[in-house]
Amino acid sequence: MGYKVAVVGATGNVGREMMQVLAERAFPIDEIVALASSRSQGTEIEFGDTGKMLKCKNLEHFDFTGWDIALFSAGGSIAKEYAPKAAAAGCVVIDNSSHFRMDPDVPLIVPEVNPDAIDGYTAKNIIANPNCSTAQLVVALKPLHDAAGIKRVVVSTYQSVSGAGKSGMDELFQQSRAIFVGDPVEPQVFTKQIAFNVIPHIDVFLDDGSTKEEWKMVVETKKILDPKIKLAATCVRVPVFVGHSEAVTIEFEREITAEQAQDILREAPGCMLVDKREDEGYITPVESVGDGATYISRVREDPTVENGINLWCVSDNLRKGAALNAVQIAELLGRRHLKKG
Ligand code: A2P
Ligand code: 11C
Repeated sequence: MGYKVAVVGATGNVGREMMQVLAERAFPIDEIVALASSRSQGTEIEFGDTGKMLKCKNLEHFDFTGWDIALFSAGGSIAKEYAPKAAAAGCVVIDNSSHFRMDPDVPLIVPEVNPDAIDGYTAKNIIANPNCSTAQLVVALKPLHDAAGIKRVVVSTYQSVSGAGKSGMDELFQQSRAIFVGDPVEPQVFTKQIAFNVIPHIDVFLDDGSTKEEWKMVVETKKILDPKIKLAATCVRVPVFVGHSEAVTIEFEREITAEQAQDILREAPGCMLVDKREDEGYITPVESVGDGATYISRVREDPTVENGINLWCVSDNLRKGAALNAVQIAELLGRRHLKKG
């Protein structure tokens, strides 16, 4: 016996990946429904590579009564309106938007890091999935924090255009083509030209000069891992289709060598250490695509701070950063609370 699962935003980048991951991991499903806007009503979506075609339904008219789990990835305003309705109908919502993440009554979960926090989901019947750049970071930080206590983190991100949705990927493709054929480039999704460029601006600016993406990394890391950790982030959009990369500097309370950090990360859940200190001995975003791991390379001591380690961290932002983490939360929920069979 399996679950009745709804995927909201099923036509989007993350929604499609959610379908793929549910199918690949053989999540126990009795019935699945693909939901999106009225624009997509009737659009056919394949359930992973199973050959099973689903006709998209309109979220606006959908009744969640009798459905067990809804994976939402349709943005904050859709989550704000529809997640409480689904939750009130008895369906547990796992939401990928930022809308509920900092709500004290909504657990924000990365299963490798804070699985026990899921028990609080009953307050609202909603569980939040973190921002993609936070998810991969905390997977890498958690085992190191357990070993040597993290005091401060400085992270610079190199975020792919798929983080901005399907339209972001289309814009990189169209601008690259336009530049090759000599057509004018007119930014729409991004604030400046993204093809052959980098943009130090993701999400809106805040009063202190940081961006909301940077703020999310700070507050989500504290909520998931440890409120005592100080974190400074600079988030940058780069012309990569899929895969977010991060250059991370970590200051620890206690001494830790690069070799010890490598040994810890080699064994840590969700981490894949690829760190050969030679040509090709590290991972780049294109190699992370379609995979669930948080890849860690370039682990080295930082002689400019006490107990410092620098590393490079790469992950498929649509997988661990979004769809995979959401499905892992659903699996955890099933194991702990919504047992079937
Ligand atoms: P649709 O394709 O019908 O617009 P992405 O993040 O890749 O841009 O995807 C966003 C997802 O959110 C899409 O599946 C999109 O569906 C969905 N979405 C956007 N607006 C709504 C809405 N009003 N109701 C339901 N789903 C929506
Ligand atoms: C990006 N990290 O790369 C963003 C996308 O809060 O869920 C995800 C935004 C969020 O643009």
